[in-house]
Amino acid sequence: MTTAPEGTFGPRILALADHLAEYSDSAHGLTCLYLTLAHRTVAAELRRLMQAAGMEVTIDAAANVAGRWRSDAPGAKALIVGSHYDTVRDAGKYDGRLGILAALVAVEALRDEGRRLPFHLDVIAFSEEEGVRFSAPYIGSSAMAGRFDARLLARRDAAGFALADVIRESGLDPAAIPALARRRDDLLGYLEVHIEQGPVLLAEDLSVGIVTAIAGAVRRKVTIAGEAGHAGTVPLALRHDAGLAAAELILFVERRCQASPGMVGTVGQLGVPNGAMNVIPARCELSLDVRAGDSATLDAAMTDIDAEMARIAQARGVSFESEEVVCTPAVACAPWLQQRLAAAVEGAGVTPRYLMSGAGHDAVMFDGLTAVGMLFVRCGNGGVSHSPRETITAEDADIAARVLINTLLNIRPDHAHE
Ligand code: HGY
Ligand code: MN
Ligand code: MN
Repeated sequence: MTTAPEGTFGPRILALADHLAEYSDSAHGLTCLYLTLAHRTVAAELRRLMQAAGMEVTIDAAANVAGRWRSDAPGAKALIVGSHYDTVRDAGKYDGRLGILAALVAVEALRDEGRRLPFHLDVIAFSEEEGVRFSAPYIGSSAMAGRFDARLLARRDAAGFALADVIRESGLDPAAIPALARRRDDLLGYLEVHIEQGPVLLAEDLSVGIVTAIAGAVRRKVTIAGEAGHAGTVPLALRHDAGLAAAELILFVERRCQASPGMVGTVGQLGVPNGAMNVIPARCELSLDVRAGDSATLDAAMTDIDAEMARIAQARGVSFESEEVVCTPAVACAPWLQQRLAAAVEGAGVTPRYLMSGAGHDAVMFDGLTAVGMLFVRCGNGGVSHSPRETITAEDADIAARVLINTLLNIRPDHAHE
C-alpha cells in the first residue's frame, strides 16, 4: 500500500488539470485538438512533469508523450497506464487528462517512497482519442498498438490541411509511426483511469467503479443526394428531398436502438450544405454514432440501418453514401485486472461496483494485444461530460490515484497469465 497520507493526490490532480486546461485552441472554454499549438504546448508540459517525476520521456511520432518509470528487474515487461490529452470542443478538464495525471502522481508516489516495480511502468499521454480534427479517433493509441491506418495520413481537416503535413510541420515524422507498435511479449497489460462520463457512480454514491467491458462503436459519415427544386412549386409526391430522407433515417436509428436494450445511436452532425429556405435540399450530410455492449448486437443493428437506407433510397428516389469512420468491437476487460482493481477499491473503503463503459477509450486499441483494465471515477453534475460542466471532486481523484497505486503494487508479472 502507498504510505502517502489521504489527500496527497486529489488536490494536485485537480490543480494540474486546471493548469493544462489553460492551453486551449479557443479563447472561450477548453478545446485542444490534435497538433494545434495548444496541443503541442500541453505535450511539452506533460513531458516536463513526467521528467520531473523521474521518468525517461519521449514525444513519439504520433505525438504521444511516453514516460517510463523503469524497473530494475531483469527482462521486465511493461505495463501501460495512461489516457488521452486531446479534447472535444468546449470540453471538460478531466476527460482523458484525469487518467494521465493519476498515473503521474502514482509515479511521484513511487519515487517518493523509493519503490521500483517488477515491471516497467509506461505512463502514456495519448495524443488523439476523440478524433475531432481529422475525424480519425485513436491516432496515438492505434499507433502504439500497431493498428494505425496509414491511409489516414491523406485525410484533411476542415481547413484542408493533410494529417501527414500537420505531423511533419509539428517536427514529427509520419514514416516513423509504424515503428511505435508495441510487441505482445513486451507487455504485461494496460490500465486506464477515466471519468465515468455517466450517472451510475453518482447515483449510487460511489467514488470509483471497475469497468467490465467497453461498448463497441460504429461511426459513419452519411451523405444523401436528392434533387434541388423550388420549395413552392414542386408537389410533395414529385420531390427527392434529401432532408426528409435524412429525417426518416434518423428516426429509424432511434427506433432501432430502442429495440435493443442498452444500445444508443446519435446523430451529432447534421446539415444541408449551401441550403436555402426556399430550396428543396439536394444534399444532406449527417454523422452516425451507434454503440452496443456486444459486437453481435451492434452488427445486427448496422445491418438493419443499411437495409433502411436502401428502402428510403428506393422510396424517395435519393441515393446514400455511407463512409465508415470508426468500427471498434466491444472489448471485455481482463478478469485478472478487474480483480486487482477490485481488491484495491475495497482497500480504499469503497464497495466494488462493476459497470460497462458506453464511451470508447484508448484502451480499445490494445484489445487482443494485451490485457486491458479500466477504473471509472464518479462525475458530478449528473455525470455530464464532453462539456465544461464536467466535474470531479478532489476526494474522488485522491481515491482513484490511491486505488491505481495499490493496484500497481499488487500486480506481479506472473498475474498476466491468469
Ligand atoms: O466518443 C467517445 O466514446 C469517447 O469520448 N471518445
Ligand atoms: Mn471523450
Ligand atoms: Mn476520454
